[in-house]
Amino acid sequence: GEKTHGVCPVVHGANTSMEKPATRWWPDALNLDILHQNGARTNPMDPDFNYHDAVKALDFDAVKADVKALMTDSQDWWPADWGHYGGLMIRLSWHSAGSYRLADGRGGGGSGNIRFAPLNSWPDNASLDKARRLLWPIKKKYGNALSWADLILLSGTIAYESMGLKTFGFGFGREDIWGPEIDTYWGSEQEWLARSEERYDDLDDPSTLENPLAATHMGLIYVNPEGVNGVPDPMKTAAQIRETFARMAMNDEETAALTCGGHTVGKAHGRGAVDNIGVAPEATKVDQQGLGWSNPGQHGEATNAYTSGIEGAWTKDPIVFDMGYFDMLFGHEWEQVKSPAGACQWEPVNIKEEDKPVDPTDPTIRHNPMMTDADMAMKVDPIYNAYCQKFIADPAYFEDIFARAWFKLTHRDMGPRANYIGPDTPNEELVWQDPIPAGQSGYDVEAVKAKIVASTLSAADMITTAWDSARTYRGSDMRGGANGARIRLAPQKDWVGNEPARLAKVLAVLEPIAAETGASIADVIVLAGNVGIEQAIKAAGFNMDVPFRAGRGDASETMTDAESFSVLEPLADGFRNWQKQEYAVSPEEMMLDRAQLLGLTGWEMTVLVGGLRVLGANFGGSMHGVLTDRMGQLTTDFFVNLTDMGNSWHPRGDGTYEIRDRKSGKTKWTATSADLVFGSNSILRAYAEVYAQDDNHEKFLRDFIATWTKVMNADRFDLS
Ligand code: HEB
Repeated sequence: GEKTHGVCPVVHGANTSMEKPATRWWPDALNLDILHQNGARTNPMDPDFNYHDAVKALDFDAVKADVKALMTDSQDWWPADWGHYGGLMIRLSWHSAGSYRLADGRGGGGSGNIRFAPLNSWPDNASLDKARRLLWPIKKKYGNALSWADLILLSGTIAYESMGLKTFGFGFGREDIWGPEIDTYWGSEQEWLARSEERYDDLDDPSTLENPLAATHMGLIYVNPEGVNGVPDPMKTAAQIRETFARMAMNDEETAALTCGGHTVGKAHGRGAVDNIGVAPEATKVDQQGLGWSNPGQHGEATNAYTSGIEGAWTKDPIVFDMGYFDMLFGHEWEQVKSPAGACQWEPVNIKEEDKPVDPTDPTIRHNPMMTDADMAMKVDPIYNAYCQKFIADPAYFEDIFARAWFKLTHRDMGPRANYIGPDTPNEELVWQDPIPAGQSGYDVEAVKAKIVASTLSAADMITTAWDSARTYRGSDMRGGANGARIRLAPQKDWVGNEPARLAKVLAVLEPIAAETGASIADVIVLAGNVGIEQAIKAAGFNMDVPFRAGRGDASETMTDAESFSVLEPLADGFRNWQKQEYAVSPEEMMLDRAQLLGLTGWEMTVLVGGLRVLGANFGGSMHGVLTDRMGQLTTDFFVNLTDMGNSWHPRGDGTYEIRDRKSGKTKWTATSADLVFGSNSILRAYAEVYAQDDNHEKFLRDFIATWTKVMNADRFDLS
């Protein structure tokens, strides 16, 4: 009838699409979902499934042979260019790994995130859905013992091997996620490939690209291949490449090697009109089964595929890893032209017919090769040009630099070498792996503890030093953490957030204890933190041990790429109620970001903050949020007083607050928003109430100890 207009006639009470989440009405509320993504309930594996154990049982030789055979097993539904899928698989690996950015360690191929939105549907990742479908029979065959993340990065590596490159090695061990990564900020644009201005303060100064982003447009891995904002100008493109690759942890030589070695094989696809390509996987109808960019003009011929709109191969022999890219780029003059699809590209002014690559389907036809604006940058920019000359003069050197850069690209977010599995992991230690020598665990822990107790250090000194040492850990690329004791080396010992003078004082006491006992300094720092917490528990009238696992090692200066550590510097630490300066982002958002990088859940973040406040662990002795009159005892006072309606809360206008006795109006405490958010945010308040309850003091201690221990051991990849 007329009354049912707009009303679903079937009872359908669940929110089943992405359109209207239940909490959409309050866009400014702190979104804690990033702490609970990819939780146990999304993971279909058995609870005791451990990927690291499973992959150790993989038949590595058989997998590699199958991936190699796949390269030349062309399928009619997406035929291989020149009968070889190498170019496509390399682009899959590179785009999977290439979303990594050094600033926060997020992105990268370590979790198989390219299977999910938004990455699976980024315009720059067009056609890579085909590459994953081609790999599916291999994933299906090896099952749980081979993650998608490993397979995706293996495929490009084997592609290179099958095209003649001697690769540097390969480590397995990337565990898959089961839904979109929702923690990663990819930019605020509402439009794909929006103009670059949206993420630069000054487009002429590439260093003004918004942090932590590392791509010049929404939906791209790095730079626009047609030129800055689509206008060809290789010098300008070179400047953008330099900045974006630096943000992926690549220097100029690695960048030149990767770009030239990358485009030594494969081709760009730009026949037909862009409007015909079809919607991205995430937007497809059910009958497309998630296969996007349908390429209706392709008709089973590799020649006619459309991907970027640019058209052509870079070299004469695009299924061989050789020096052909340099021959082509440096052996010809290039002019600006348009591809059949209308994209800006460069083609040689004068090229002999026999120097041209043949058509990917019909070997009797030859086409012009092409260069993107990014390729022209390798020739026009003097620094990239100089590296290319070095490569041209010494092909073996080029092959080695390229193989190493490819290995770094595909392993950069896996953390230390201890995380690599399989027969092809390289023996050579590389400084970007942040190496840590093996530590000792045979020393007498109780004797070390006794020396710490007998020292002059306060519990707060010991707790904050251990925390500062461990808090740099980020699960995004598994860097940082207490292992290695890099807190005693430059640059960390001088970071403002580490309170350098206090740190020096504490280390002057702990270092001799390490030397006398054979424990590493890294272990002694953590053990001292435990001692401090055990003392504070005792002061609160309880008796509980904080577990300790010995065996950390001490890194040296030569093992430390100091420059690459600057990104680990904390700019804020809500756990110690501190910010280096005022930021556009609120203290509680920065605390949330840090909690996510540490791998904490919402309640773990809550229990740590509430505990650290009453321990007196604030930066510089600040009293904000120390909601207790018995600081130094590990009590639940922070939660009890925060949730007490006997108090009222008043902004002071400088970003801090007063907590007053509601009746007398007397100020009892001060606080920051990183304190008050635990009472104002409905989810955090629910956790705060748990710990404020009369029945939960002991649970609070148990949870605090467990979470503290989790942070202290977050980087213990040596403990399996
Ligand atoms: Fe690349 C392709 C761009 C880097 C590797 N690339 C490509 C294309 C483009 C580009 C546009 C086309 C696509 C289609 O298909 O259409 N890249 C680029 C840029 C850059 C780069 C802009 C920055 C500079 N690549 C790179 C690297 C690598 C690469 C680094 C590695 C290493 N690529 C590649 C390959 C290919 C490409 C292999 C082909 C694919 C096929 O074949 O499919």
